[in-house]
Amino acid sequence: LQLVNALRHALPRHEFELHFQPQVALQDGHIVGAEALLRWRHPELGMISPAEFIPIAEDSGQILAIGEWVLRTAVRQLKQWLDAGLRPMVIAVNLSAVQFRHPNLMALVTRILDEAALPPEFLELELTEAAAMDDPPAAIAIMNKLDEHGIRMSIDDFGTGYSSLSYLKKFKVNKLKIDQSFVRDISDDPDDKAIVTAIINLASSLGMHTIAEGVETASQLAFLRLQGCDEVQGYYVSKPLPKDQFEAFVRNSI
Ligand code: G
Ligand code: G
Ligand code: MN
Ligand code: NA
Repeated sequence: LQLVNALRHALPRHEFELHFQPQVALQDGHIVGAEALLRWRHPELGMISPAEFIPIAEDSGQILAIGEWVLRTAVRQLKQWLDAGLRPMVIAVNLSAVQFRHPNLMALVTRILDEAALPPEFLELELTEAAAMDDPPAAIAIMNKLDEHGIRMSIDDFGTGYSSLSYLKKFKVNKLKIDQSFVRDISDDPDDKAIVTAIINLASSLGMHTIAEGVETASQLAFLRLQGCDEVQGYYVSKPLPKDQFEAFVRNSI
């Protein structure tokens, strides 16, 4: 398709940008993190969703260059914000399965952190549950290496990927991101209430934190807080914002 070719020009033509969505601690309402979300502004096609072009970039191998740009841009941006006195927070970056499995991942991540002089504990790499469970022994080995270097990981879209619990407990992971499909009807649907509560308790017993995605209402947030969920992310707090708007949002919040 034409998207593959257009994608080839996207990096050199500076058509990518990152938006940032705040992650809020339920204990005190403070912003404790930002998820970097890739946006592609094509001159003729307009905004193209990563859901559309990431799979194409994975098939064509372009995901490695794009993913490197995302990592470097996100890490540099957080360093700039910290230097400018913005409240300390973690930057969460989505990793494609292709990047995660690439033998150069460790070297790349440490080089990007070194270049920016950002301590590793400020970076969190998000890997989907499906990608992590595709080859659990391989994932465990990679996670162990990242952990040795102090780099944090979270499991994205948790609850959608058929986790093997015996492997999950071996994953060096700080956080489970509860998929937004379970959060959506949490105020009405007893099954979703039960699933979300079970995930929070599972994470807690494995020494992991939880963040709920796609939180859009006060009632969803109240239920999550009651169940002991650690953090929330979603339109109720803010949609993903361009960098200047994100910075202003953080400065204007508590
Ligand atoms: O922000 P939005 O809802 O449009 O994101 C759509 C999907 O694209 C989500 O699944 C999200 O995880 C993924 N995504 C967003 N940014 C990146 C990125 O930088 N790398 C990868 N691999 N996926 C991303
Ligand atoms: O797969 P991942 O969780 O990385 O992607 C998050 C996606 O969800 C992004 O595309 C983001 O724009 C979207 N998103 C973030 N908050 C909300 C929300 O509150 N409601 C909905 N419907 N989508 C959201
Ligand atoms: Mn994510
Ligand atoms: Na997700």
